[in-house]
Amino acid sequence: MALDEVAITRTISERFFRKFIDHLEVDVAIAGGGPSGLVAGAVLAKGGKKVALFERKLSIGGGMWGGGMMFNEIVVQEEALPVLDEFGIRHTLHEENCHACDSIEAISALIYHAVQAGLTVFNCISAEDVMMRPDRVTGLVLNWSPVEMAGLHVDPLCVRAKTVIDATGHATEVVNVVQRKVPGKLATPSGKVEGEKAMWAERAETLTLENTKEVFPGLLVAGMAANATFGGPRMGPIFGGMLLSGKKAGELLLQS
Ligand code: 48F
Repeated sequence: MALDEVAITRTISERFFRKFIDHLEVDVAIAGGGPSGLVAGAVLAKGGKKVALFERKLSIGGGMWGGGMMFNEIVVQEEALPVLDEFGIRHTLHEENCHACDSIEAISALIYHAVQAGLTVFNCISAEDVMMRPDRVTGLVLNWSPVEMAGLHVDPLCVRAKTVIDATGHATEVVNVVQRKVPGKLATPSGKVEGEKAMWAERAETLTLENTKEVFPGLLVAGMAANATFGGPRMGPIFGGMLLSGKKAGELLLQS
């Protein structure tokens, strides 16, 4: 059977641009492909929403691959075990309330099931700004990550979304852009990003869930970005809060 290099090129190009054009207007656009963004995307896709996730890096998965300090195991507490089971991730009770998973299995299962559920992932794309109208976030402004990394002066393109989720982790990049560039205040006590606090795993895990909510019209925060926005502490390599936060973000949007 003959293989034509140009046919291969045409297949990739046509399929990619069809996918991109098909996602220029979505129900939900998610910035960041860590555990919280992936679970949110999976819940929304399963609920029948059109949802696109944009991840800066080549690989999806954020901070989950490396476990703690590159020891590739993660810990998940009791409350989040149903999420592990939903995604088919195996877990073992190691110490009291410390259920352990192989981080590679965990993140690959999240990615696989989210994409199979209908989440469309675009990697190597960074959210550099938001669209506004003028008191609401109405989409993401995107550019290729290599453009950003090389510091090239190339204008971005845009995707319209009914809601945006900031799941960019510790950096909280979308909320920071909104604080800097969109008129109005965030729904935080100070009206600004409160900033992440130092390590306190138990409190952080509870607060991550509480902090998963709308922070500006049209913009929700999930995962570590929720804690950084509302001033919660960090929690290190325990991931139940990230999984439950993604689930809550997805369910909140399905209800609305
Ligand atoms: O950091 P990350 O895994 O976020 P998360 O879902 O989970 C946090 C945990 O990994 C861990 C923790 C809790 O146990 O403290 O840190 O909250 O994933 C965030 C992803 O967002 C990408 C980034 O490359 C990472 O993969 N990202 C960050 N900024 C942007 C972005 C951006 N502007 N556009 C696109 N992707």
